[in-house]
Amino acid sequence: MATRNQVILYSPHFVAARGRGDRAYRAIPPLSHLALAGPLREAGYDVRIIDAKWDADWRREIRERAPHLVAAGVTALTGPAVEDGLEFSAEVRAVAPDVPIIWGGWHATFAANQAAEDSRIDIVVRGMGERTFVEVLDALRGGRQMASIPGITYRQDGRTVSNAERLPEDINAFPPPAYDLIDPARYVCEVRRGVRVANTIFSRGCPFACDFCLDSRKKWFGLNVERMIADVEFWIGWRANHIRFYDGNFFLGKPRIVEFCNAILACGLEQKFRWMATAVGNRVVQMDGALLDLLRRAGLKQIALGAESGSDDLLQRITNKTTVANTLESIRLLTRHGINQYLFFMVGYPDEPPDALEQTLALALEAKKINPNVELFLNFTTPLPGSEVFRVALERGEIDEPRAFEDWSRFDYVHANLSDISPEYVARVERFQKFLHLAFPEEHSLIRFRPLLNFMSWPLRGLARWRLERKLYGWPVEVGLIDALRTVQRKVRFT
Ligand code: B12
Repeated sequence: MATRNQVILYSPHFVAARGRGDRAYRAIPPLSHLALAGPLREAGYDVRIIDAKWDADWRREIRERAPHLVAAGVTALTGPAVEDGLEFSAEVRAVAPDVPIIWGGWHATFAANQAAEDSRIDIVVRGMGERTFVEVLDALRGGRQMASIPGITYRQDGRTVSNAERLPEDINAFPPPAYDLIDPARYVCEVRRGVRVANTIFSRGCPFACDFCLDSRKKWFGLNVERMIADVEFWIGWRANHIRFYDGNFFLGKPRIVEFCNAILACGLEQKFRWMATAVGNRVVQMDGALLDLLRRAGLKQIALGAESGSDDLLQRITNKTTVANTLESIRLLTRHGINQYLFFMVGYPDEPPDALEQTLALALEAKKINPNVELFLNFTTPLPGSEVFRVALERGEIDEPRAFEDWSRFDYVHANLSDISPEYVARVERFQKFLHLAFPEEHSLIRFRPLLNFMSWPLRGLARWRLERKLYGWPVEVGLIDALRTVQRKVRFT
């Protein structure tokens, strides 16, 4: 009989079919599996990571590996990943019916009971998986009882059993990402000529309390600086010259940040890469000039800030990470120190004060006046399954919760999905954004013109600014004109 010691980990597609060819999408690394593979290997398993974005031939792999498999693992966010992951699970079930199928990740954690009731899933790992996964495999081999493993949900004798929570652990206790199991070149994306971006993450959890986020009110663990530097060097070794740190909140623990910057400078890495990371307004305003200078010298290019809203009333209700004044002060401080920003806003928040939209648009305009290069994103609020705002929206009947696990694949939390957002509200937001982009074209935005066309667009930009000041967004003729100029530009370029 063949010895079984292989674990196959599947990272499903997490966008709809039409978005799957996009190079930037394909460059997102399978971070969850990279984290899980280390502990599994330390426990003696041979691990294969299949990334649906690159490994189209996964059916063949299942057939070939079936006799050696101890288990198959699937990760998933809410949405299309559920369907794709279930397709993989069904195939494993068909080819190797005795191989246990284990799901984990944000969506399975949230919908653990439903997942365990799906015949294509055997065990659900809730929350952090490094230790739990290894313990589950031990139990499957008869080394311990399933009932003794915290953080899992499974079926037993026809009922769903949900063991106690597993407490989050310090990630420094676990091995580094198993990069040797992927082809790193796939995950460095040339977004513009000479700009090669890699993505990584150095922490887990977030202590701030935001009702719209899943990773809220959680104990935070940051990787130590030595490992952060090794990771940066790894991606630079694969020709990345920009690295995006995915951490929900990178700038926690000032001594660690200072140490990280000093290590970058000591190794001369600031010559080799620039970096982007996320912060919260209430912390940025506490950064002194020396720290901001150090960050810039160490290559920090841009900070992403969740500005969320221009309404302090709303902010006070839903988050403790920023206020309007602190968002503005953050923009001023960072701009003064040569660090660009990327601001996220949520519009159409359930039960928002009547003036919230106008206050948000005013804040966005103010941000542009302080720093014309700031990048702004206005998103319609979509309650994320697992968040506080989702729970409330559900209670009030504003959204429907799918009954079966597989139905979550059609759950749209990417587009506006709340019933009380009127078409006029949507149109106002969209027009505002168009005028804003017209009035303040971003460095790399689509609205870039050749000199003559640029000259011609100048009065239109002035008009757009005038409209923004007066909040007059009706009859957007200049937007149409700009679109026409863009078409001309494209034609000129190609003839
Ligand atoms: C990186 C990231 C992204 C990346 C990559 C996403 C991806 N599919 O890989 C990008 C930028 C593309 C992205 C996009 C979005 N994201 Co995102 N993202 C994150 C982020 C910041 C980090 C996730 C991560 O990789 N962590 C590191 C790894 C190691 O941890 P992990 O994934 O949690 O895995 C551990 C456990 O979950 C578990 N585990 C995971 N999988 C498995 C599998 C098995 C078998 C086992 C045993 C265990 C296990 O073990 C792992 C190790 O401990 C999280 C927030 C956070 N702090 O986690 C949000 C988060 C996952 N994103 C979220 C959201 C909402 C989005 C967007 C909708 C944002 C938007 N408005 O566009 C899109 C949706 C994309 C889509 N269509 O599905 C939500 C999740 C919502 C949900 N219900 O699924 C989160 C939680 C943030 C939040 N605000 O609450 N995101």
